[in-house]
Amino acid sequence: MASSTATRDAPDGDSALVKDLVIVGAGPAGLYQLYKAREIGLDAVVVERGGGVGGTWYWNRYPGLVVDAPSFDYSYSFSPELEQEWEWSTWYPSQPEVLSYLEHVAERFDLLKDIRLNTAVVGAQWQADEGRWVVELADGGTISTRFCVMATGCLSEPRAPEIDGVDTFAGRVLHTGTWPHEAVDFAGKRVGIVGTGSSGVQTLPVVAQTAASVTLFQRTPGFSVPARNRPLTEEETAEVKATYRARREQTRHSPGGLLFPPAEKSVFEATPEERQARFERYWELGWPVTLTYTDVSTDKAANDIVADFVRGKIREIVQDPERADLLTRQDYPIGTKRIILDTNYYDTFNRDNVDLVDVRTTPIVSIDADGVNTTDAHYDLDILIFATGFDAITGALLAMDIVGEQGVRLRDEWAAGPRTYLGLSVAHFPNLFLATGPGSPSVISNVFVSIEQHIEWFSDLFAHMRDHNLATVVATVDAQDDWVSKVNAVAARTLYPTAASWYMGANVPGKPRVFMPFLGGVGNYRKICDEVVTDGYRGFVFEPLDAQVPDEATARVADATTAAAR
Ligand code: N01
Repeated sequence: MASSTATRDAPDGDSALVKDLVIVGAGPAGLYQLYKAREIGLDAVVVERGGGVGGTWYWNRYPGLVVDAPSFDYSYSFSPELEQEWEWSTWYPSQPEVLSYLEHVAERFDLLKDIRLNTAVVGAQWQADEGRWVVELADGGTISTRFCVMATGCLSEPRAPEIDGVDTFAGRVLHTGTWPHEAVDFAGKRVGIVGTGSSGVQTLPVVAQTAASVTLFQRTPGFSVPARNRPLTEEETAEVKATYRARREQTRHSPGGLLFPPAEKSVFEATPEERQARFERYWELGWPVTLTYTDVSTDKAANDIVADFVRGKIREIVQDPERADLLTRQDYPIGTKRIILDTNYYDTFNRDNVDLVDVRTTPIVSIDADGVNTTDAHYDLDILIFATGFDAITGALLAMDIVGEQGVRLRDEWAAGPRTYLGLSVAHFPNLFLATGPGSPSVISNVFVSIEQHIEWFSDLFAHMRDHNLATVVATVDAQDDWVSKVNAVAARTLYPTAASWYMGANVPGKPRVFMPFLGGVGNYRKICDEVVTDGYRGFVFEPLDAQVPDEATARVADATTAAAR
């Protein structure tokens, strides 16, 4: 169906846009949702607050950023032509390459004409009498829409700690999650980095190459393993391209959306020599060592064995024993905070221009014009980088004021933690869908695999509603309660909830501590979502089109979708 942007008079006399589908966010999920919407004849628009497409890859541009999933798999599978024509240059893709890829996708499929850039969504209100959402924009505009897909990303709401005096700093303050578009020159500069998650760990080695000095303020050390990133050869690219369909099928039904070999036995079933050899092999290949044995994420004693292997590696690399000691003081099981992939992180502590400050023992108390003050010392700085992460998974959703049936606010519904049905829908919020939402595998998976699964599930539902003249769909409270119990029960069988991680909301003061992703694996999860459909969309309630007041807009949408169906 041709895209037919409609307008109608809003009560205040302004012209309001009327759509079948509003997609919030032009990252990987939003782009694919727009493509699928066109395929099924929905008139859709993407609203994106950034100045370009790419979502997290538009904003996160810090030096050294390399994705922790192989290029061949961290990509769309929906178009075999796209797969064949795009050339990845390295095993793990760098941020510029992922961003170029997403920009290429937007151009290749002519998506840009239906994307409104530099436009933030601030809220959405359900209009029960019309069976439509009114999406509110920061510029005061509104869009009336039948469906709304929140493709807002899990790591898109950056957060920096509130430290006294940060505004008085005379130098430059940067955040890895909102990095400038132009190159930042560190040559001869005294640089401070706060944070040792993926962003801080990947930034440090690059900055240290040119800066006069780098001071890394560490509160909790991460567990990082060498990425061993490398250029792809023509032969391996050709081989993957020749077998792409089978590879994709495998990732879809795998535990994490990636093709690491499955662990086959408990760490305690292996001899110490066998374990050591397996750990070494993973370390040398740049594979997550947590995937070596079946019980690493469920048994603390098994987990300790893997953690000690990594700590031993850190001690081998870092020459100064005091620094090595600080870098091995992890107080949580390995893997329960996301494993980091690095290039030369631990080696960088052997450089003379790098300092490591333990801000767990001597916290940062203030910032002044010259730099950072801890309880122990003052650090003169020219540039201060916050690598302090995100209000993850729920942050971008709750930054908007989303009001569903009978005035129910998402912020209130989720006051004690997010509650969803399958991570893709929320009771009391009809016709609204979450891409990689809390309660789905989301950040515990190769997010491209999870995104495609969600977007295809939504799109099949939209087509089903079109074909059956259905106006609204909403998850039941019972189905949602059951799903939340399942998500919690699966998490409780693992070590994940024992860490103060962003998976738990623990990095944001006041945020409820609930383990948010579904840990049952992407293959199992896909099966569950498919069974819900086979069972006639079990756990959802539909309302037919003719039960709605047939206002002009609804009638237009019904006409259009019926036409598209023909
Ligand atoms: O953020 P984080 P991130 N004083 O939350 C510290 C994905 N990602 O941006 O642990 C001192 O992991 C905080 O300390 P603590 C990836 O999934 C992927 O690095 O709270 N320190 C922690 O060390 C990743 O997991 C890629 O004690 C403070 C750090 O800041 C996720 O994004 C690349 C502090 C935050 O670490 C988030 O990673 C980048 C304070 N007041 C990101 N406040 C790739 O795919 C916070 N910290 C490669």
